[in-house]
Amino acid sequence: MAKKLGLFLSTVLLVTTSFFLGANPAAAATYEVKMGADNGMLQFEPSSVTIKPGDTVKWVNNKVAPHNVVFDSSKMDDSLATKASHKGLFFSPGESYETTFPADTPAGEYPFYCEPHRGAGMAGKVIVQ
Ligand SMILES: [Cu+2]
Repeated sequence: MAKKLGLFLSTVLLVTTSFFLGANPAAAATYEVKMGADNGMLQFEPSSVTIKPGDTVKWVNNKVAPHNVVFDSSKMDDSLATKASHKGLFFSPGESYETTFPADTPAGEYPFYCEPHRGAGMAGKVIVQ
């Protein structure tokens, strides 16, 4: 009985600890990029985000859909480009996805664009410091 209680308590402690670690803002940040500007322009907003390795970028569908996010694999590691891209189109406002740039991501500029609106200049970049 005491053993079971001990197991239960250590499980609670573990869950609580990981919750606080996950919520710690100093550990890693999430940066939001809107797909389609508030004023209806075919742009990412902001079009440039500066992050640190381990941070997350969250793309949120906003206006003038459909949009997607494609990282240029000629300018970065292929597997990172694939992992960070979302080739499927977003149609509804509020749809989102996030990509965490791994802790070993080399510093540099990582350009991305929206396939349907590339010609209109809908592009942006993630700057990893
Ligand atoms: Cu677009």
